[in-house]
Amino acid sequence: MRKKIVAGNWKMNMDYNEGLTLFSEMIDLVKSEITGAQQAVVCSPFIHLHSLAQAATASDKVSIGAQNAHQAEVGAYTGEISAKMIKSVGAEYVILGHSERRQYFGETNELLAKKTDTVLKNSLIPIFCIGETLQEREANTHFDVIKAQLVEGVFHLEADAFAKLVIAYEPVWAIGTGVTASAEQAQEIHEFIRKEIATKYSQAVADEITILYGGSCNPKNAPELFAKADIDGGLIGGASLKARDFVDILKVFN
Ligand code: 3PY
Repeated sequence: MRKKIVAGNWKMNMDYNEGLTLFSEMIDLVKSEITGAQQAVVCSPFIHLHSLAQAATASDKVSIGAQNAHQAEVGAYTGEISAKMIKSVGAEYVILGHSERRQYFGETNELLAKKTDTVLKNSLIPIFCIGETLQEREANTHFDVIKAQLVEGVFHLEADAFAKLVIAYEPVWAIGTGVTASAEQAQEIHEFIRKEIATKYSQAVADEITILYGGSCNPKNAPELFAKADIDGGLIGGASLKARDFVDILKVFN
């Protein structure tokens, strides 16, 4: 059985106290309402990680993640945060290659391959994001773009390392726009991703890997999306900033 995950991406929202308050509301709701084996992952800004990881010990259903990590292990990189630092405060996951990082910070597949290696080396789980822009979809190149993101970003890994990843499909045109891919559009891409993984590695690896859908996912559309055969949960933007909405999405797997 594949692991079902609902990961919240807080992005650059919530000051320290707001984040702690939100997280404590979430933990309370998770403790009283989540009955299945699903996992919540809260990916906060760096400043919250330590406190959230400590608060998360109250529930084995909640893990903490960062939203980025530097590719180098250590060194003179003013303002950056290493995977080792993230691990040291008790976080377990790191989002890599979110389209906002690709778009605003010039992160390439090549750089993301290095970040993936460093994150795995530090025993953290990458949530590796891939997805096409609207222009790429309209030009009918979306399958090629997604395949290149996989091949250049993560297919250099050996099978046992690759099997530790979580993949997140986030069509760029659905991020922060309120537009969601239809459940059929999302399933089509998830199935394609799983087939590419089976071809590169094996059917067994493909069957075990968790593939999340991201892009304006909310409590209303999550049930239809998560009912699809190859969608194993979500990477949630705006709706992860409201404890009630986030836990309602998580409850789809109860
Ligand atoms: C969104 O849903 O907007 C996201 O970017 C989730 O990562």
